[in-house]
Amino acid sequence: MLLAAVALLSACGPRDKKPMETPKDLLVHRLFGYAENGQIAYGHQDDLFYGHAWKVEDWESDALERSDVKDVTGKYPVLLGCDLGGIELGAEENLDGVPFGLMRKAALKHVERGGIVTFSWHPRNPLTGGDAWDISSGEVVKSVLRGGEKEQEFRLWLSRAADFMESLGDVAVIFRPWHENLGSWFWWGGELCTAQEYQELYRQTWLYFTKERGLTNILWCYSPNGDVRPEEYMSRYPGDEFIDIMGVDTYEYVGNSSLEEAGAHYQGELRRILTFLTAVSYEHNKLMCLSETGLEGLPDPAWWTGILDPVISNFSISYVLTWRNAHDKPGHFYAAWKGFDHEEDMKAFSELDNILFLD
Ligand code: BMA
Repeated sequence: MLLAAVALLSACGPRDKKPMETPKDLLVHRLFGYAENGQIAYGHQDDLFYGHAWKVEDWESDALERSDVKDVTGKYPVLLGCDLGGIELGAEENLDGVPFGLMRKAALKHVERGGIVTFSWHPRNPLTGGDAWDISSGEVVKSVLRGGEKEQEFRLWLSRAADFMESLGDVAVIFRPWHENLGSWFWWGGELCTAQEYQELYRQTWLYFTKERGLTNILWCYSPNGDVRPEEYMSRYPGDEFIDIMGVDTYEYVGNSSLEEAGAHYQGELRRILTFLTAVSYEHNKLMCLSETGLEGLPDPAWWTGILDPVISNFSISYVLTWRNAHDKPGHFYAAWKGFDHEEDMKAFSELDNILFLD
């Protein structure tokens, strides 16, 4: 399947359609190149801001060289994941305590090192004042759409996020707002709004950034949660005009099952959703990625080489990103760190031919 997909992509990838000129074109080309070559870039959320039991203290003077991933593998991840949650309020720091000044500095530094930056966004609930996980009202999405009671305030929220993106200059970045939209844990989730309202929300965001603010350096990613029937994936797709990358967020959960069962279940689900994504991204001529994944606390000593790689290496995903290593919650990490019992397996993963880190 990989070879067939690669041949088809080579034959008709978007890079053949227009000359490579803008930073966005170059990034699209680079990501398609990974897929064509059977390579997968590795990414880690919040990699340069903090890690297991450490954080950047004085960001203005810090050289931003520390990274749990680098401590373990000797290399930085290709993708640095960042989250804009909190920017909508004009806050100085995001919801996980990362100063936006640090985020901007790290993003630019990471690109200078040859990396790619991707942004998620967990904005507060504009109607209730709660956080992104406040699902107490099913009217929130409607309230920010055209004619809604929060439309104007929401425009201000969008403008603050757009200001941040604009401050990155012409660096091309990936943005994946309104993620995990098929589950119902965020105010924009499946049972919290209609498909049409969700699509309007995404398009309104895109229109504001692209048409009103003229930000053309953004690759827009659609990243539903993957624990759904594949047919559901497209049910809230905003449309080809608005999307560059089709992604999916899906995690391994152990719960009460054995590691073996949990691993097998995750692999089965991942295979199923990536098989679907391969077909649909080819059909729509889009990039694909595993926008978020991981196993919290990495209890499986061979998760990277025994569980993750055997599945993803069969698919032309351009990148895979594992979630953050919290500095203040000892068990909340998704990449190995120096001194962690199972760090060798992540190092082995970083040395696989098809997996890319920043050398
Ligand atoms: C979640 C957890 C939270 C965090 C949020 C946004 O998955 O990591 O602790 O606040 O993502 O980064």
